[in-house]
Amino acid sequence: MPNNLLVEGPEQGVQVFTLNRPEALNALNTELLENLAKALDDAEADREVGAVVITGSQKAFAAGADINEMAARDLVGILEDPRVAHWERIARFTKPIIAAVNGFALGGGCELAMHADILIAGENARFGQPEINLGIMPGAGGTQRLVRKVGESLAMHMALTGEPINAKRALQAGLVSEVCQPELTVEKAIGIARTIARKAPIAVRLTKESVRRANDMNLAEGLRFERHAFTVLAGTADRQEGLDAFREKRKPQFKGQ
Ligand code: CO8
Repeated sequence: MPNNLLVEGPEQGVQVFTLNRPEALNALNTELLENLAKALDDAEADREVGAVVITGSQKAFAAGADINEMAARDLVGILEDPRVAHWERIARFTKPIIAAVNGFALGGGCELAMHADILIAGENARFGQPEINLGIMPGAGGTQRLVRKVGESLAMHMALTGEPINAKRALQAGLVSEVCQPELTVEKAIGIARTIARKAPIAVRLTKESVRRANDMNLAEGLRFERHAFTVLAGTADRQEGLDAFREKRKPQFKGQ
């Protein structure tokens, strides 16, 4: 794996992916995106991995798609863009993703952060969709996921002015779940990921899917999906183990079965 993506772990059920293109503020070129998508495929198949953390540097989570690479693509190039498939693979990942965001999370960087299930931001984080300043618009979920996360008015403001919001605003808007000192974001994210990795894997997977579906479905359909998922869990050994452990006043030993 080329070192534009550093992979650590799994340790205590958690794998950590660090975007590593410091010379370009972690701009997401095709190679980096492909490496991340492949690494997530591997993490998906690895039963030792219960959750993953994606992070960047103190200065930048990711400053967007790679503008130099994008400038080289014409309409047909964009139409046949291999990055679309990489984004889809990231979106399909079934285990929880925790993003630890410091510094710039702009354009594709903000969109990648929004592929995470839980976002932890450093006080220095800046989230923005500045594509409009380049004469383009968001293309990896920036107009769709952002609306669902922060509401239409703020999403419009960000996407139409290109102005970023700071970590405090992102917390108020519900984009991130916690703000902390920049040095602590990765540690916090790993802590949350470890907590999740100790839970019953099938229950974690179905919980993630069910919460995600709240954005795609109306309430009646969503409740139906939740009910089906809840019923499926009744057939798992881990459910029995969880209930037994509670009644026997001991810690459960989940096996992913
Ligand atoms: N792409 C390529 N290189 C970049 C990028 C980028 N997005 N961002 C920064 N860099 C490079 C700079 O060119 C510079 O390189 P060099 O030293 O060789 O000149 C280096 O990183 C450091 O950057 P700066 O000197 O500009 O650092 P500053 O601290 O002065 O400024 C900023 C930091 C404000 C983040 C500034 O770099 C900036 O505005 N960057 C561009 C942000 C941006 O517009 N992002 C959106 C890109 S478009 C996009 O993401 C669309 C996604 C669509 C996905 C669709 C998939 C199918």
